[in-house]
Amino acid sequence: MSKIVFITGATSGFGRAAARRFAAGGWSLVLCGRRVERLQELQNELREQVPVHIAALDVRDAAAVQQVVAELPEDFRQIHALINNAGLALAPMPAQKVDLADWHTMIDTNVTGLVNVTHALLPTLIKTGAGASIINIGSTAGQWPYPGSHVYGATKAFVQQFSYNLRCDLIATGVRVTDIAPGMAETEFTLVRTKGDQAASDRLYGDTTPLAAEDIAEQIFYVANLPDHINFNRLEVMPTRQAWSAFAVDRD
Ligand code: NDP
Ligand code: 8X3
Repeated sequence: MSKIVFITGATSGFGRAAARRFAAGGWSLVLCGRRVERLQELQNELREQVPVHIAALDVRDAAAVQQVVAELPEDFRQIHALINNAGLALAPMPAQKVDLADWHTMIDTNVTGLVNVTHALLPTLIKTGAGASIINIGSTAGQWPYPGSHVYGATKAFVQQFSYNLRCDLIATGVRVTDIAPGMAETEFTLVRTKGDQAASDRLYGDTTPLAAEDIAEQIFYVANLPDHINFNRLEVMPTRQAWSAFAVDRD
């Protein structure tokens, strides 16, 4: 029987590219996201290749997460890999100008949502045992500060530390945990972050060579298919044309 991957945020970007990559690799898919039409389109695209189960899900809703997991069809229950990918950034402006609601949305999605899904799937992942994986999508923003990152970067720092801490508790279960931390990648991320400013998104990704969603999907697939005895703790991936910058200094 084929292995099963459970992907949150499969309607766009890394999640959708990962669905396609795992389908090409023969894995069965459980695909979640809020935009049901997109899930249906993806299911129609991939169902000839592999079995695909879709579930409309807002990861912020713990009860809904539990229900989706409880109602998984028999053939989709024994999850081998959880890809905690659903997430977003908002308000790319100084902290002092941000609406509190935007901070809450990022925490609710990137922290609470990720924890909700992890908690609901831990029993089945532990039952799968050796070779099972939790792959959390963190970010370079979780490690490296920059202006306008405020709560977004802090949620991704949580993702990194939660991943490490999970490893400590799961050490004897065979379940691996990895924090994949991408740098700049062209997806709908900046469109969401700017609340629909296509020009801003085009500016950010223009005149350089960002990562593509497929680049990260390839890394996710690679990590999930490592030999059982190997755990990548953290995998930070940047475009070649991106690097760190100098410290900021305020001057008179
Ligand atoms: P996209 O905006 O293209 O995709 C985000 C996905 O998250 C969508 O499928 C969206 O689905 C889903 N999502 C958002 N909120 C929720 C929610 N409340 N419940 C369920 N699903 C949700 O962006 P990316 O593919 O770039 O982002 C994927 C992950 O990668 C995020 O965690 C992001 O922080 C991280 N990341 C992105 C980088 C980049 O430069 N692009 C770099 C580093 C990390 P829907 O709206 O249908 O619910
Ligand atoms: C997304 C990467 O640098 O835009 O997590 O914050 S960055």
